[in-house]
Amino acid sequence: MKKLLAIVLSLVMVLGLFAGCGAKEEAPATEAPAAPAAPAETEAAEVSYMDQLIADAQAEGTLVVYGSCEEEYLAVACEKFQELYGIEVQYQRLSTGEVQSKVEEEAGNPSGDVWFGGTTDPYNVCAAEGLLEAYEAENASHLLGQAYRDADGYWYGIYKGILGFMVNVDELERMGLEKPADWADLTKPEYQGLIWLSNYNTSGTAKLVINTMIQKYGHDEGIQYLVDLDKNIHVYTKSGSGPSKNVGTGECVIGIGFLHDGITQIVDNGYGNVELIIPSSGTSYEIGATAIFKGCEHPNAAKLWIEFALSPDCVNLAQDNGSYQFLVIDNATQPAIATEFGLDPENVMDYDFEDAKNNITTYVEEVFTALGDSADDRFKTE
Ligand code: S7P
Repeated sequence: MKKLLAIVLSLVMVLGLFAGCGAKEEAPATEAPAAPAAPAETEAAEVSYMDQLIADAQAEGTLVVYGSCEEEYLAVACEKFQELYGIEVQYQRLSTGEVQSKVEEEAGNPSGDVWFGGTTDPYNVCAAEGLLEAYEAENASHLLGQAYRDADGYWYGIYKGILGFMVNVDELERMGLEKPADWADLTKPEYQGLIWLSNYNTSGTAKLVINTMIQKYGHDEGIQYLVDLDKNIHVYTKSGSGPSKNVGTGECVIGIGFLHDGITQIVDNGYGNVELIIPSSGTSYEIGATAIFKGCEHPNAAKLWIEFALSPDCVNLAQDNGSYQFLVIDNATQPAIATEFGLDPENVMDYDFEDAKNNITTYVEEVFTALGDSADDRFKTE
């Protein structure tokens, strides 16, 4: 009898254990729907996401950055990332068109992990070609607006730069010439051979000029403007900042490019003879971006780079290293000097990024066709 009782009791216990497991497993279903997380819990979750990302990135050990901003800023940003996370960073400065050609050739097997700096038109072309990796960055919450990111997370904005002219006032005075005040002035015969612009093949800055002229004057008139402008262009440089670097020496008398690059020449390189001109009928602007290459070798280090690039740790390094673009996150320190030089991030035309995104490749081809034979040698790239 005792034996029978013992068997019955053990059966009851075993059944009880199974009943307990079932309740445990089902428990989440019977729990109330998740309430919005309390602030403390949200913070804890964010910390743990970042901690995990840092650990995963550190396990990869290396990051390869292609930078289209100026080399000085690129170098310190890479050094800072290495110092903060103990991840070895290799970097190379390339114009945006060069990065685009490189990743197109590498076709999904990129030699780099991330792209840092440079105008968004080439980023958009690469995104459309499936060469960028989408990432939902936590620090995107600090962006000043949705305009400063790709809607699908293919790139994020890090700065905003204003397009204009930089002139050597000594040279203009010596030649008895007025300063150009607007885009239309640049095609006047008296400026023949005095103007430098960057190359439509290699430079994102030059692509922005094409879009700006088409948006300002209309399609056909915009392309005709660029043909007329070509008659006055002495040199097309590989990089967008090329013209600005030659204005102070007088080699270039009028440079078209980003005005913050002119500030670098005045403030950092001491060229007091350089003056900035904001075109009187209005001008456009760039959003400088950062993105991950699809199929990259170090995907976690790449994501960590995006978080870093959207933080003051990175962008506040710019103005101490000769890069005076306006910054596009709410916790960054804006370069006061850009405002002192009369630049205003809001005083820009309503640039149509969608049109630029959808048509820039065609527009570049159309400009070369319109330029005809003169395009052959002057735009050759190695
Ligand atoms: O860092 C200076 C800067 O003007 O250079 C970039 C520029 O687009 C260089 O790329 P490209 O040679 O392709 O034109 C700008 O993004 C940046 O503001």
